[in-house]
Amino acid sequence: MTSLIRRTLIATAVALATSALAPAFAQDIKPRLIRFGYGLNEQSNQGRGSKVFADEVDRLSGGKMKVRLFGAGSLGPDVQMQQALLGGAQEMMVGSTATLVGITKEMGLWDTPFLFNNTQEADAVLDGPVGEKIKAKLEEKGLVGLVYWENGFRNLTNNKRAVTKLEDFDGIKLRVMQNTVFLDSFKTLGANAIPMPFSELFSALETKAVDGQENPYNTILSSKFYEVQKYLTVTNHVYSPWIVMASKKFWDGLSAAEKKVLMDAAVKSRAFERKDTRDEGAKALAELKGKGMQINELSVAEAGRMRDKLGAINTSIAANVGQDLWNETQAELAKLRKK
Ligand code: TK8
Repeated sequence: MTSLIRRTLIATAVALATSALAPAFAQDIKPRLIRFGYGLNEQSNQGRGSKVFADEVDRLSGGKMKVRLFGAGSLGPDVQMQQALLGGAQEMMVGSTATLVGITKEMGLWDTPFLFNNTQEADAVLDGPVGEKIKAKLEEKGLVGLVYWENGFRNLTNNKRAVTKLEDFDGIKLRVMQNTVFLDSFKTLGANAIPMPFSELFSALETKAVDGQENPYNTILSSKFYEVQKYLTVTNHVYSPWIVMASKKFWDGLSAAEKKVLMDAAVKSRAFERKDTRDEGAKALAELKGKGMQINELSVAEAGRMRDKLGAINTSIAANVGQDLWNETQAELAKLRKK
C-alpha cells in the first residue's frame, strides 16, 4: 500500500468516525427553546424551583438549551398546560399531581388523606419504586414525568369561622382542585366543595364566590391568600406533590445528551425546591399570623374524627388506583415506619 493510499484511507476512516458520532446537542445556531409553565407566582417556592431548573439547563448545556419560564398561570392552569404538552404545543411544566388524574388515574394515590406522616415518608415513597411506577404510567399517555417536587401538607383557610370541629365545615363553600378525591373528601366533611382551577382562586375568594380553600402554608403566603382569608386551621389533611413534566412529543425528539441535561437539572431542582419549601414552610405560619390571620389547631379528638371520616374513602381510592399499587404503598410505608 502506498503511503498516499494509506493516508487517504486513514483520513476517510477518521471522517467516517467523526460523522458517526451523533452530535451531543442540536447543531443549530439557535438554542433549543423550552417553554416551561407553572401556576404560582415568581416569588414562590414553585417560581424559585423553576428558576433553578432553568439556570441549571442553561449551565449544563453550555447555553444550547434555553428554558423560558411562564409563571402565574400565564400559559393557563394545570389542566390546560397538560393538554398543551400532550399536543406538543408546550414543552414542559410543573404542576399538581392531583390535576393529572383525568390522564393517569394512578396519580390519585397521592390524594389519599393522611397518606404520609411526614416529609421523609413522602420523599421515600415518591422517589422509590411506587413513585417511579406511577410516573412511568404518564408515558403511555404522552407525558414524561421527570421528578416530584414538594407542594406540601395542605391546610384549610376560610372566611366564615374558625374551624375547630367537624361540624364547622357545614355550609362552607370550599374551592378544591379539579379532582374527585378532593371533591369527595370535603363533601364527606360537610363542606360545599367546588372544583376550580388555581388561577381563578384568588379572585373567587376576593369576590366571595367561595369562602375558603386549602393549600400548603407556602402557597397561602406566596399567593397572598391572607389578604382575603381570615381563618387558618392546621389540618395537614394531605401531602401534595408537584411533578415536573415534559411533552413526550418534544422529549422523543431530543438527543440522549439533551435528555440527560433535563433530567440532571430536574434532579438538582428537586433538591433545591424541597429544601426551600421546608425552610420557608417552617417560618410561614408565624408570618401568616403576622399578616393578621387567626390560626388554630385541631384538638386531638377532632383531628381523629376528621381522620376517621376521611378514612372511609380509602377503599374507593384503592379500587381506583389498583389494589396492588395500594397494597405495595402500604407495605412500603409499614417498612418505613418500622425503621
Ligand atoms: C398551581 C396548583 C397549586 C395547587 C392547587 O398551579 O391548585 O391548589 O395546590 O399548587 O397546582
